[in-house]
This record gives sequence, structure tokens and C-alpha cells, in this order.
Amino acid sequence: MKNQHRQQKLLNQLGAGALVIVATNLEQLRNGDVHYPFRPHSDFWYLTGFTEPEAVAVFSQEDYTIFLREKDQKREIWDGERLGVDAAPEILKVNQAYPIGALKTQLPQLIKNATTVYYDFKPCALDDTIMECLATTKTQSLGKYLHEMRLIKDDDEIALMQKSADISVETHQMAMQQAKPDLFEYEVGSIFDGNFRRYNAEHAYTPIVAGGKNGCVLHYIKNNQVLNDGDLLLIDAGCEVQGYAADITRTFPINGTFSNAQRQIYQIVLDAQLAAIAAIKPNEVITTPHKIASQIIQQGLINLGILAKNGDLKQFYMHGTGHWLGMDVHDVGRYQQGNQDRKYEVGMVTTVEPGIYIRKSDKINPKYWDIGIRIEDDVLITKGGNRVLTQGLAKEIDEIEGLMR
Ligand SMILES: [Mn+2]
Repeated sequence: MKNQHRQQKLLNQLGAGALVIVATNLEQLRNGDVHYPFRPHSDFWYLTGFTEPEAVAVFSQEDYTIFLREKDQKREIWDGERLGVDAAPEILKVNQAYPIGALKTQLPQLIKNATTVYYDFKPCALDDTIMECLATTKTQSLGKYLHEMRLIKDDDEIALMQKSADISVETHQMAMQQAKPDLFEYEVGSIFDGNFRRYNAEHAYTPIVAGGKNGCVLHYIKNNQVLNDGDLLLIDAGCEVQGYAADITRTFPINGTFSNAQRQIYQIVLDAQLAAIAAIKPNEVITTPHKIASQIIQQGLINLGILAKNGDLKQFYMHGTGHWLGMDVHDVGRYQQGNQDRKYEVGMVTTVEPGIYIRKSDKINPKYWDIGIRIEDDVLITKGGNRVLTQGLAKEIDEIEGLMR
């Protein structure tokens, strides 16, 4: 079983006598009797494959125990079936299963003989109980080891990420074809809601559907304004398939044709993005894409008279060029190795997402005001260099205008 294989791989790094504790999330109340849709904790999901809320896994070289919700006929009528304690050993291949309520009494027994316990504290109700049990035990960070494992994707994980990339690409394409002046941002946003669900996928994060000046608000999520003829539309949206995320941004003209000013800025961002992607390969330092993208954007803005020769690029490009991508959209894994920037390795997935955001300013030609452009793709590091998982989606100016015609 895949999950047990991961447990074994993790334990092999931790040495003899190591015991791992990993907890999933609790259901979160939204309002009244309504809960948010449940999403398991990524670490727990990765190591157990179990997707019910309120569970704790404890494993060592010798033993695998799970604490989970008990069967409850009344609750199951309302909320659906639970695996329960009796079925857990066969389904989850654990040595024993206990009700989650027994955590406080059973966990101390399981910890007793461990040399070192690996556990990451995170604020939730289960955490208090676990912390109580660990009060006198030597505890080490689990993430330090586990997150390095999660950072390198295996073939199954890459296949899921390709699937979420493909669905997201298709949906961005639909949005480009259907967007037009006078629609509201949420109407274009609903294309993503509908098409993601059509594949039984979820949003991996709250989408950004930002017309005109809203594109200059980096985390704009209101998505409730009308789309104006002549403005750009920036969409940052990606789905999650069985826990694995895609993260794509495209920016295109609402009326199907870039203005000259939009075209100039767009081409700079695109050149920066393509050059940054081209540099990604095993053993390349991970700060290289940002350096390359920043240089191209800086020179481009200087050429257009938007940025002074000694001006601060951060006025127009104030975020990084990428982040790890996986079960979490901003995925786990270190960015530094000791005090040095680390290097790319085969199986890592990173986003590449340069942008330019120009707010109103007396010092800038008004034709450039309120232009916010970001182009983001998902890049897998391969033996030979890289593979863009989101390659299929139009981003050249001609391609986009052609698709929208
Ligand atoms: Mn991103």
C-alpha cells in the first residue's frame, strides 16, 4: 500500500525507536449548523490515505495505530457513513484502531517505549490532548523530514498533478472564450466552479477573477465587479484532484484584443516568464528564475519610461517568481539548504509567475494605468530539464487573441 510505503520511507530516515504522530483536521463550523466542506490535513492524507475528519495516526517500525471517529448510527443518518473502529484494521492496514475519545488514555501507552517522538504541533482541539500526553517526552519536528519527502513527487503524484493541470487548463481556455464586456467577474468565475465540479475536482484555493485595476490587487477575491470593454482580465485559478493542486494565472483583454499599451506590458511579462522557465533544470539554484524574470521586467519597464534607471522594481513587481506546488498550493519543503539557496531536483514542482502591476501615478503615462498582468504556469523538474504541466494553455498574444475571436 502506497501510504505504508511512505511511512516506511519516513521511518527509515528517523532511525530506531522513532515514533511518528500525525493528526488530521477537525470539521470547521461556518455558521449555525453549517460546516465548511472538509479537507484532510495534507501530511495526514499523504501518510494514511484516510480522509475522515478527527483522526490521529501513530506509527513506528513495529506498530501502526489509528484513532478515529466511532460508528454512530444517528450521526451517520445525517452526515454519512464512517469507517469506524471495527473495519479500520482491514481497510487501513493498521495493527489496531481506537475511538478518537481514547486518545488521552491510549497515547501514553504507545509513546512509552519510543526513543524519540516526531510530531508537529498545530493549533486544534486534538493538539491539546496530544501535547498533554507528550509533556515529558522528547519531541522532534516531523515536518523537517516529511516535508522534504512531500517536495519530491513520485509518478502517482505527478499523474494527479497533470490531471489537475489539464482540468485547469481546459477551464481557463473556456473562460477566455466566454469572457466579454459587461459580464461580472463572478460570472466568469462560475465557469471555474462548474467545470471543476464536472470533473469532481475542487478549487485548490480561492480564485482571483480581477478585471481592470482589480488585477493590481494581488489577493483580490471579491470577484464582484463588472468587466469593462478595453480592460484586462486577470484570472488566478486552479483545481485540486485527490489532494493535488494546479495553480494557473492568465491575463487577457476582455474584448479580445490587447491595446498597444497592454501589449507592451504583457510582452515583457511573457518574455520574463519564458526565460525563467527555460532556466529551470536539476542542480540550478532555485533563485535563478526570479533573478532572470526581475532583470527582464526591470529593463522592459526602463525602456518604456515607466521605471527610472535607479528606480525600485518592487513598485511594479512586489512578489516572488514561484513557490513549491503539491498537496498544498503553497506547498511544503524548504527554500534554503543551510544558509544557502537550494537547487532544483528531479520530481520537484514549482510555479513560475512573474507579473507587472501599474497603479495610477502622476509619474506614469496614463495609458499604462491600472494594468495588472501575471502569467503563471506549473513546472515539473525532470532529468532533462523541466516539463510545463500547464503547457497546453495559450499565453502568446496571437494565441490568446485567436482563441478569443
Ligand atoms: Mn501561485
